[in-house]
Amino acid sequence: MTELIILLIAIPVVLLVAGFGFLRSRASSRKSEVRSQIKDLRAQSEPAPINAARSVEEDISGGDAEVGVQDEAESSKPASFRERLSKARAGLSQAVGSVFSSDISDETWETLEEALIRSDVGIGTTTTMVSQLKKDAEANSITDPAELQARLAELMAEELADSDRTLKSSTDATTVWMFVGVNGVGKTTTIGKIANAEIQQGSKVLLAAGDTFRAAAAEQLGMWADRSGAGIVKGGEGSDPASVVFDAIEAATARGADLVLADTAGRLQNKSNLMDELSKISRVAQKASGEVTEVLLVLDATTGQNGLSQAKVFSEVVGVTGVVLTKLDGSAKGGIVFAIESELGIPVKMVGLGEGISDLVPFEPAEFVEALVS
Ligand SMILES: Nc1nc2c(ncn2[C@@H]2O[C@H](COP(=O)(O)OP(=O)(O)O)[C@@H](O)[C@H]2O)c(=O)[nH]1
Ligand SMILES: [Mg+2]
Repeated sequence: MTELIILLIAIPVVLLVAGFGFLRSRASSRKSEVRSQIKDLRAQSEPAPINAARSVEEDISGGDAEVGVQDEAESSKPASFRERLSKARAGLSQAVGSVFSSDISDETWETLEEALIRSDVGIGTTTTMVSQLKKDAEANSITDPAELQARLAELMAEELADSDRTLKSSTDATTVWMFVGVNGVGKTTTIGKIANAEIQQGSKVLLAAGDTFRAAAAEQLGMWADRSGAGIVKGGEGSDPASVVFDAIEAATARGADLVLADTAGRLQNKSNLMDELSKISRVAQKASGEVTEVLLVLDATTGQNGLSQAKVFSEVVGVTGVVLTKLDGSAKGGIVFAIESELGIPVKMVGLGEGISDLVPFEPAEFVEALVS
């Protein structure tokens, strides 16, 4: 008798769980595709064992405050939007959750607009998205908070859907990716992370120490070269950055390397100097046996709107092909991604989620938005 009762309860429960599982797996097949791509990248980005456990202070005496690399234990943690966006989530997800938790009124939409603007989404994009959401809600009589939240996430992902985020390579010359941006945003760290990921995928990578302004800059890059297994070409302190990049490209071609990652100094004190220096590097790189296929502007997500004005200056002086948004792990202003794309028309291609060697991931709008608002 008891067995019969247990069986009668167990059968519907099993059927229910199986059915739910099937629905979920269909809905999340796209997501899991993305997750597995990111997981692959993470798996490939395991830090190289050489010197990785040493701190940068050992490598660079009298180290600069902006210089810093975490130890191996920290850096081998996989990065995911969901885990690392706690600050940005705290700003937006909670606000969105509380907006939709009460009855929908005009105030709901205003509060939602405020929350989006506060997280740096930008007024234009915010207004467009919220009025679309309001229209959808009214047309379909949506009052369920979870449904509204999901629809908002969809609208946000759609806003970011059209950009081409692939990093381009040259087909007939040595590929050169240049990294530009003000001091301290994370250029050198990003180069180390990208070198590591590209090497894990089988590329031969050479770093060009084009920040010749401080001796410590080349040493810091040298440490990333050791950790990732990349080669490096340095010049003397104060030497011409363009000639360092030229030498690196020639060396890469001679050694059969696939990719040159060129570091640059980030002095923004004089726009015409910056323009001269960056355009000279780019010109010289084209004259050598290389082709600059990416000029990546590195922006610090914690600087919010300030980062946006930096971005404007750089995109005026050099043809920026993409943004690497760093320190998103420490930023409450995740919405800056929307402002960069809508106001500057530059795609965010990669995102930094920590200081470790594997803490850089391709920017994936759906995954990002899901982590941000749900
Ligand atoms: N939390 C966090 N810190 C980062 C990230 N990227 C870089 N950093 C840190 O930012 C500081 C400056 O980085 P660096 O690469 O020297 O900047 P650069 O002057 O532009 O070359 C260092 O302490 C890095 O560890 C990131 O995505 N998240
Ligand atoms: Mg640097």
